[in-house]
Amino acid sequence: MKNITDCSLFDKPIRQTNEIYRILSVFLVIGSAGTGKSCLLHQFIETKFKQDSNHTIGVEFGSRVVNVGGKTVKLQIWDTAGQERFRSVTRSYYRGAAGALLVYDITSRETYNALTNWLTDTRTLASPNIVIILCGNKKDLDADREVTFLEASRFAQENDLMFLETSALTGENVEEAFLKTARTILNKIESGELDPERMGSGIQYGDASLRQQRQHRGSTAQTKQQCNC
Ligand SMILES: Nc1nc2c(ncn2[C@@H]2O[C@H](COP(=O)(O)OP(=O)(O)OP(=O)(O)O)[C@@H](O)[C@H]2O)c(=O)[nH]1
Ligand SMILES: [Mg+2]
Repeated sequence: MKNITDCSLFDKPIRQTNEIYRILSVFLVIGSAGTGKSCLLHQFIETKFKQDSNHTIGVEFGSRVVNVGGKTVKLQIWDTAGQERFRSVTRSYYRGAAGALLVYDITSRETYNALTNWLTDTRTLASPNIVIILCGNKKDLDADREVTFLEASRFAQENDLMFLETSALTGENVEEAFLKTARTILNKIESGELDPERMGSGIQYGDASLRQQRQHRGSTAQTKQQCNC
């Protein structure tokens, strides 16, 4: 896993076709202890299962550069401890996140029942525009399942969350979970629903190019609105 000083993306522009994209998006991984948050992050970054994963102490950090709809995006991911005793530390990371993976373990009803509390925390502490994906992890342990796909997908729908079942062990849907969240965030920026310039949006542009494009689009839209033709 990379450390916090790894900000090389912002030293050099990344050129794709004729455009430069350097967007940083901050993600959180939250949920009860033992649900597989650290293993999910490890699978996403290293594309392998993390053997002998220990409880996270406080917060750990990882990052990966991905391509989302032709845009190069750096995901800066905070893997938080699920244990109650770290809750005051982890709560300080909610503000300033653009996306969150809310993880439960499909073989543990207790971790599923705790989701309401995790959501209350997130809705209270994070930006109102945070994009949340619910991840039912340990999909590979279907024989020990305590939470059905159907009830979790209903919960997700009722709470306006995206939803996937994942396996940090096999890698199933792990990349999809992160990319789906990143794609939704970028779509919200494009549609104007999410303002990256707003404090605590969890988005940063590495250079001015995208900001200028957005401002230009914004003023074009304004001009159109003022025009009665
Ligand atoms: N079978 C299976 N086991 C998993 C999976 N993901 C994680 N585990 C196991 O679940 C246990 C907990 O995984 P962690 O990733 O450390 O859990 P965590 O959510 O980070 O826990 P905290 O850091 O305490 O909050 C470990 O024994 C992992 O090997 C999975 O997808 N399938
Ligand atoms: Mg952990």
